[in-house]
Amino acid sequence: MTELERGMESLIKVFHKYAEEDGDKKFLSKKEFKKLLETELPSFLKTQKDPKAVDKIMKDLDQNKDDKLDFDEFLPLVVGLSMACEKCYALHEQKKGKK
Ligand SMILES: [Ca+2]
Ligand SMILES: [Ca+2]
Repeated sequence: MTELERGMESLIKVFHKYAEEDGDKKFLSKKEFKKLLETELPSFLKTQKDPKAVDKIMKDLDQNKDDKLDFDEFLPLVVGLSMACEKCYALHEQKKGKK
């Protein structure tokens, strides 16, 4: 497998690992989503000062308003964070280059 394929695979695996906790593995409930963020994205969660941040993020992602996230709804979070990370990474590389 290529690096990118492995990346996609682990994304899918992470989603299902947390989604299957209540037996309904196609969807992340709010509780499951919170646990995923706390465990897999602790540094992102730390940047969110608002204690209601998880609720807000979930609301933003939940396109059909059923209070659960399927993989399609979950993906924009990862894409958005990846884009933010890439910008930080590029900035970091730039700074390094100037030295
Ligand atoms: Ca579930
Ligand atoms: Ca939904």
